[in-house]
Amino acid sequence: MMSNLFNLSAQNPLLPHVYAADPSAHVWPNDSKTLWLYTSHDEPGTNHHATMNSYHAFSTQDLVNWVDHGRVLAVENVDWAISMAWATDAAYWKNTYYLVYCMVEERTGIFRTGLATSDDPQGPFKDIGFIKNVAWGQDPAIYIENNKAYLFWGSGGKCYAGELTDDLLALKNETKVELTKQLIEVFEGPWVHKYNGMYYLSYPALSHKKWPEEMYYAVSENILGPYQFKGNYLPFFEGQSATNHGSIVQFKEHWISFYHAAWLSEGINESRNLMADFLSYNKDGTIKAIIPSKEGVSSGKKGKTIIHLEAENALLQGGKFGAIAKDFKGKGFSGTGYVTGFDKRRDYIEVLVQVAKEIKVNLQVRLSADADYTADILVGFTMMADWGGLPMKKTKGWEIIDLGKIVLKAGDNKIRFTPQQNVNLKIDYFQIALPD
Ligand code: FUB
Repeated sequence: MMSNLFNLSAQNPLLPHVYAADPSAHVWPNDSKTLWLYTSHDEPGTNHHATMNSYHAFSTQDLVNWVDHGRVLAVENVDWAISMAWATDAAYWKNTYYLVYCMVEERTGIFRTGLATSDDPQGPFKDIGFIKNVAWGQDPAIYIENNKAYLFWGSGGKCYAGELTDDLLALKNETKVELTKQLIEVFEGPWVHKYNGMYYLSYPALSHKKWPEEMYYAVSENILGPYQFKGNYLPFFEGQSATNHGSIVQFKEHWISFYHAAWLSEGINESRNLMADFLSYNKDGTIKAIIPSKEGVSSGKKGKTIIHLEAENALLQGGKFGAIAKDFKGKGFSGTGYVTGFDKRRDYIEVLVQVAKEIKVNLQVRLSADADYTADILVGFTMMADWGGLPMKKTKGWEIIDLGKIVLKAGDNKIRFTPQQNVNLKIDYFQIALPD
């Protein structure tokens, strides 16, 4: 059934076009105007954590309009991993952006804490291996302060932390601490933020060992503890999933709690959506418990969400280059380049678009072409404009072209753009504006 999903963007569920969970929020030190979210991704229809296989990045500058930058890393891009792309986090360290994540290692079946890097906050990220000296590295979070990087991780009722080496690829064994006993009923998913000089360690807890998870926190004067338990800042709420997991971040004048729920799937535990609510503190530094709201962090404003896919990143983001290549010699492109070299009849570019439910959207492309031509645009198994192809015009430099309405199905959608004639064509990005 065609769905409008939830009608408004930027409310709760936040970003209702995609099933995503375990949000880690960051405002990078070199750009205080942008808030980034790095999340895991639930595969529509599978309803199982074991099928999770990729991560997404999202950004906003105003908490109302959002960009989905698409898939930023998947199990297939990680040589040592076999499955289960569970919770993720990100870090900015020595002028490089890192994605830190957990996946099951093929050789041992052990959950490892992987690291991938990118020059850009939106990725895509390239795996550089897993962090040594971390035994079962599920649910990692990195906290950086004073030129030191700390790793927190936890699963199955345990939580650990320690300092990382300068290349982030190993835990300094002598700094490792187990925090489990300090964190009442901790289950997994630690996250650290700092408020008023104190470290706050928040985590999904199992109250009386019973599901669903609720979000607790503890505070300390020292990053590695000891932590003093403070309470439950996100108690059970209607429509939550069995798990909860999230982050707390300051963006402009706001403190925000990001977490997940099962509102979009109407209660399916393993088809989760993002959520966001403002968070505030009492005078004594304790956190005021959050009651999940429909309005979220949108302050009642109506925003737009777009899916923005840089063509040059398609290969790393689940798409394909059909005998074309990345280039960056021209001017005026966005991202780190564009694709070109459509000099044979069936050369193409393919991008991957992931959505939670079937939806009708408008597809746009930014390109430059030095002659008129026709293009085949294949969306899944459906050819736009039928078999005659779509007439395309010569452009005056870069232009954003409306390609028309397409129907995306729940899950993975491959969109393939194939010019039928040999034309000097450069493609900068594809963009989909989600309906209001
Ligand atoms: O998203 C998969 C797993 O569920 C995460 O790693 C846990 O924190 C829980 O949210």
